[in-house]
Amino acid sequence: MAGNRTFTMIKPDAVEKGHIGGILEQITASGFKIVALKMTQMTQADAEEFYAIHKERPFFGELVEFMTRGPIVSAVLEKENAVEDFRTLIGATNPEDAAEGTIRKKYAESVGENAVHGSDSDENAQIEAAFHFSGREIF
Ligand code: FUP
Repeated sequence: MAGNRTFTMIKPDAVEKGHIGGILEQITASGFKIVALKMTQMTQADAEEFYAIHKERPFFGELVEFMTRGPIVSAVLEKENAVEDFRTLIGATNPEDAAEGTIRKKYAESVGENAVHGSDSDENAQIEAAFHFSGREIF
């Protein structure tokens, strides 16, 4: 997976509110091609491993509880400059700071329940995609 792919999750808050279709539509309308897609529910162990970098942060417990409370939709997306362009499309971590028209501005509730994830580097995109998908599930 070179520099033209990123990994995303539509988080439990957005799935609960019925925003899967709206978010995927905005993603594809923005020029991203979906090359892997599925709905799953993370276990506590999954979420603790996925967010291990935040283990010492005060919000870690809440983050794990939130990410495991219902299904997510995970996807691998392809586009030139995918990681950076997708971070622009989703907007700031805190929806209050997110630019108008971004996915988090439109769909996110709070910094904790912020609708979508987007990888922050090519290296993490690769790691995160491999965490959620087998080789046969990425096209
Ligand atoms: P982002 O890369 O924009 O997803 O943000 P971070 O990697 O900094 O944070 C990952 C997740 O931790 C966020 F999506 C939500 C959660 N978080 C909080 O709950 N509180 C915070 O103050 C920061 C992050």
